[in-house]
Amino acid sequence: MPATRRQFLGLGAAAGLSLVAGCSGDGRPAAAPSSPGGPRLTAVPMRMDLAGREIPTWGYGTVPGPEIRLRAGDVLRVRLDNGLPEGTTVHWHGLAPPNGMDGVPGVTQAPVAPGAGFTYEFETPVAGSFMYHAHVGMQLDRGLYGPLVVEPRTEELAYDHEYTLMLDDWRDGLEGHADHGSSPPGGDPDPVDAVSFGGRAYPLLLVNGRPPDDPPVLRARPGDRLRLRVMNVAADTGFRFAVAGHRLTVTHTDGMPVEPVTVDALRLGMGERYDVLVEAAHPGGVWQVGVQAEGRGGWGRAVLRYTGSETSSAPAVAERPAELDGRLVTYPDLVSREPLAVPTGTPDREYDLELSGTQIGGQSHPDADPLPVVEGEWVRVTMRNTSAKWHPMHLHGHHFQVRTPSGRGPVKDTVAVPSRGGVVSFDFLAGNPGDWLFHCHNHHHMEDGMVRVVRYGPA
Ligand SMILES: [Cu+2]
Repeated sequence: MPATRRQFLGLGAAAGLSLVAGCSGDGRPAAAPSSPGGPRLTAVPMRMDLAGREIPTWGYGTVPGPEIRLRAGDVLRVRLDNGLPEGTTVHWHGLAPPNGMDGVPGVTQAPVAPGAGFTYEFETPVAGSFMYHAHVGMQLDRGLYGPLVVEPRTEELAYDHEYTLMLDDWRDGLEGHADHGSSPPGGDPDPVDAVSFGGRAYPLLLVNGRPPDDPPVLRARPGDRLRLRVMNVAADTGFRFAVAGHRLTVTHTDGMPVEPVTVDALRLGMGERYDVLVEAAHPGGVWQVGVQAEGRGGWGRAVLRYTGSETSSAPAVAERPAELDGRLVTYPDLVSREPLAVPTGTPDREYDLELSGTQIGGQSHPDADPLPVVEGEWVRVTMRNTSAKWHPMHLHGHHFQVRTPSGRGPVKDTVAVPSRGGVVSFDFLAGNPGDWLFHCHNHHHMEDGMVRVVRYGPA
């Protein structure tokens, strides 16, 4: 379905996108990096359609915003124009830009004032599936986000189609409404064992800006291989993801390659991404692509429709893939194909940080001390989560290697630390001087101060 039919700019065409509209699979507009001067993002109050209900939000013209697609080694050059009534910035989640392009108010960039603009410009040497989003207050809880794909110079994977799926929890414009996210049967898990990343009320779960009653459609011919780039851009919700009747071969997490491992389901904390290959091995049909909130009610979906099955009806909204309860990928399953050159022995510097309440290591932003490192050091961060919520911890400006029994754990930028005693440890090279946020990607936790700053200058 064309995005233009579903989504309406609030301020007219002049405030919208100056993008060359392409098509990225399910009909979302794509920014053309070859357009003169690069893509533009215009943050505006706008209206969007949620299965027939038009609601106000803030976005970059569409929700998600336009896909930005580059090739490794390209210069990302994106003009941001602020049509909002308050300041805004863009953060490039998962990329490692120079510090001044990281888009964090109070740390690296003053908010771009209403009516003003700013051009982000930096090299993108590393391929992968990334996201861009506003980084001012709770702006990201509205529609101010989009996908950013950096393709490798030589693509090693073979596939017929690719789709990006951005998973979001949604309440903007729906405040005061009852829970509209239909819950599949199964009952509530024991609260002590529940995997919960948050607890706020979000009436809807969206896939690419669309509620379960109006799902995005992935198309495949029998025998096709699909590449899915699955991204969790939610504020408060971890997701379980599966495709009915199909398995998922994980090839990347947070954009970084891993040895392929075939599973039934993914768990994504906020800020995490997985690339998977799906063999469309059935002769036809329409299959549920299920998205379940971890630890609470809430349900979103897309559908996978085979060529030749145009007249088949879609699965019922709440039909739940059994694969959601199948083999779930875990960090120890993931073996990096391009591990960091982590030295053996003792790292140069270690931080052991308890995650408790909204504190990291006993302190809350902005009253927290920086975490000093020195350029060139290998730094080990170990997080011990003694709280009742899982925390997806994100480090800006770096990739880190999660420490797993294989010794070649996945290279990531966001890692979910289990609640009630969960421990996750990672190593990173301090190779990108600046002030870099290290924070929980639950936006509420972040707003409540669950943020530290890793600080270092050039050696
Ligand atoms: Cu958190």
